[in-house]
Amino acid sequence: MTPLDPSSPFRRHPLQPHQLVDRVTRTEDAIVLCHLGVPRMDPDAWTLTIDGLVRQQMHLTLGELMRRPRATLTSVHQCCGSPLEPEQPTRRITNVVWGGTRLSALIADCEPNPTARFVWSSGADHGVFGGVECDAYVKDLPLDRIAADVLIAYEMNGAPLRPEHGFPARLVVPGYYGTNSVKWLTRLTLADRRANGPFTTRWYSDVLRDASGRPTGATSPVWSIAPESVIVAPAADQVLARGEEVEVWGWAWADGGVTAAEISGDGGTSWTCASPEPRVEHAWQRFAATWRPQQRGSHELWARAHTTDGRCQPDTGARNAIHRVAVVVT
Ligand SMILES: Nc1nc2c(c(=O)[nH]1)N[C@H]1C(S)=C(S)[C@@H](COP(=O)(O)O)O[C@H]1N2
Ligand SMILES: [Mo]
Repeated sequence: MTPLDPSSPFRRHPLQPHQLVDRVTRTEDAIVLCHLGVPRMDPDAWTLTIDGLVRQQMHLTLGELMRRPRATLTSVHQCCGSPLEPEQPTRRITNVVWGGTRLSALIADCEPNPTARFVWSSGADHGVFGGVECDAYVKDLPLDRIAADVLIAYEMNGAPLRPEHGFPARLVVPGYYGTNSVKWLTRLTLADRRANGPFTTRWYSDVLRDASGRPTGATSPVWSIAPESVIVAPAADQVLARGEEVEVWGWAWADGGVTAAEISGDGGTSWTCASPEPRVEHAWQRFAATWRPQQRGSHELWARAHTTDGRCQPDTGARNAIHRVAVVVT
């Protein structure tokens, strides 16, 4: 088994919303989430196996992977939060440039069987999470999703992946929560059903609720990123002058992009349009609007993003709940 260092959960705390000033997050500021530890992989011994419902199995060395057609893309990379507290907003968010090769072309070369519907992906990490012994971190995604720019990435922000980000190669599923982008990738298996390990069935499976908040009994995999936004400026507790215009700006994102954003200076009573820029690749989108505070005292700035199909952020109770920033007007 691959040695891990550390061999226990490892993470880097995210930047606070007011620190997300850069369009592309620097690697040293990017989020890091490792459930079981950080495998130390030997790049010369590493191979990627593609098997399951395919006519041609494939075993690639790192050299062979890197000789395949290269693709780069900028993508929002968001942790959905702890699988033990799935409705808690954490705003662990990063926007980075990935370099690698497209999974769709690799899978096409393996000649998938028409019955294949899912791709299972396994990482080399192993250990205990939430009291459960796991011999690998295994996730899955629908096979028809791989056309949407899914990469096997070996670079982040123009440099080889760091050990904690999945060196030597990882999956990147743009538009899906980070948990699906399996690091230290060693195997992809095509299957006609979902994977049944703890990271697909027990955790990362949202409880669906009816309008009154009661569980319906159904669950939904934590795949697609729900619309979300953060206010970068003003920062929390910033002091603003009454009657003076201030730019309220931030980032908005969703699987498929956002089509509208709004800000509120009165805790959600009235909203002002804060048009987001058009989306480039799978990156987050900047939004901005001016706000002129009229009254002295404490105010709460809110922002919310909308998608083309009419979805918006809830006020509370979900990982993508509205971000609020308290400011003081003097
Ligand atoms: N093999 C493996 N892949 C993994 C994880 C992990 O623990 N093991 N963590 C996932 C989670 S929860 C997230 S949010 C992202 C984080 O990627 P990063 O650490 O490169 O930011 O990796 C995902 N891929
Ligand atoms: Mo995560």
